[in-house]
Amino acid sequence: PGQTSISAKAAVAWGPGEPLRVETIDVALPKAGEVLIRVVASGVCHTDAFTLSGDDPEGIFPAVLGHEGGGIVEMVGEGVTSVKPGDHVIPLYTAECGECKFCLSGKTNLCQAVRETQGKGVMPDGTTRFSKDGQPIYHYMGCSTFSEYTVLPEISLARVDKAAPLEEVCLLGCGVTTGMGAVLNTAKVSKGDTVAIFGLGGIGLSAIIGARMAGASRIIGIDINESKFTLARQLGATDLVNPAQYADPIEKVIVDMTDGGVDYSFECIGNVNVMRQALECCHKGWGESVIIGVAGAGQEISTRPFQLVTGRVWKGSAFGGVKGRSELPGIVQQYLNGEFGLKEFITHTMELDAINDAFDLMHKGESIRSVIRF
Ligand code: NAD
Ligand code: AHE
Ligand code: ZN
Ligand code: ZN
Repeated sequence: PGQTSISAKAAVAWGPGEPLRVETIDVALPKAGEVLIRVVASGVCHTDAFTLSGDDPEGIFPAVLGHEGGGIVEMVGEGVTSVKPGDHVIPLYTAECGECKFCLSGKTNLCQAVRETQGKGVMPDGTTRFSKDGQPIYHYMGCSTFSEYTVLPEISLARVDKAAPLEEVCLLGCGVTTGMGAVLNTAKVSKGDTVAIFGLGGIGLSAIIGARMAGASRIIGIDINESKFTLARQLGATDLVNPAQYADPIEKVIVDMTDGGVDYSFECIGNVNVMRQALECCHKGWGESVIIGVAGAGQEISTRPFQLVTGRVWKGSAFGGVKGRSELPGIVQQYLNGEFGLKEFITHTMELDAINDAFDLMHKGESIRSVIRF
């Protein structure tokens, strides 16, 4: 009674380019429409490293990063009805209010109900729930899963089956849903289509899973780190290409391999030069390229407009086009039914204290996903 906050161990990003510092912070109890969750596990996505690097125009410090989590509802604020203490949930960086113009459009998963405040690192009422010795610490992507406890808007939580291990399905909070969804929802790859996937990290490998589910006839995986090829092949890649092994530019290599280009390509790196290559390896007349990778402040894409005039299509995809509250529980069921795997993505697990190792492993190209277990 009278309690207004709880203590939590959290990894704090104090400034761009600095290692995270694990400390005890204060987490304020949830206000109306908000939910306090105990984080059980969190994957580390390249986007966390991107923001920590200082390249993210929306990056704010100090902040608690992390957006690929799984947790258990600890306490709900006034008026919250869709979740209760004990429920298992996956935090959503793309909320689903069901009422905004975007949610009602039937055309996008990009709910905007809390997007503006989320981008400023605060809750919808404009304040933060995190602090240390009275100094505010900001939220990240509306999730902040690198903390034992975090607070989210009710509309930013997908309730999932308790049978699903949170230390595995946390990966559905970003990486695996994003890659699979970009193929199945954004591109809508069909049986027999040819596909090229640039970058075989957590996102690109998940795109391979999506392409296999769609019945793609060829799944060409492209990476400069050949250690990614083993798992890519296991998941269904039919061809694996290291651009460094060819004298020709990679787009020409792919066009030559596929009688004029692929039906669909996916950029899963965040490199604007590769985004162009991914577009230009698509088939004249109909090939579509989907940008998934996130590029830093000030970077821009370019191509000759003729590439589009002659029928190629350039698109982008966020969270795989998935509406989190209504669709993520079904994807968790698909996992429980054995329709795809997650364990093979988890190359490393560690405690929060070792979280900087997860970033080091990612930068060295040695991990697919590190999962922090709380
Ligand atoms: P990752 O670091 O695990 O994987 C990236 C892969 O790209 C690595 O295997 C690396 O070797 C490869 N690569 C790097 N440069 C290359 C090049 N020039 N040619 C070929 N391969 C190259 O990263 P990830 O977690 O899989 O994330 C990939 C990208 O997707 C990041 O930009 C991330 O921010 C973004 N992302 C976007 C969304 C979304 O919703 N749009 C969601 C999650 C992640
Ligand atoms: N803040 C960046 C853009 C970051 C970005 O594109 N985020 C992706 C998700 S990456 C997950 O790993 C996304 O969903 N974007 C849609 C959105 O609403 O943020 C910038 O450039 O300002
Ligand atoms: Zn992510
Ligand atoms: Zn909405």
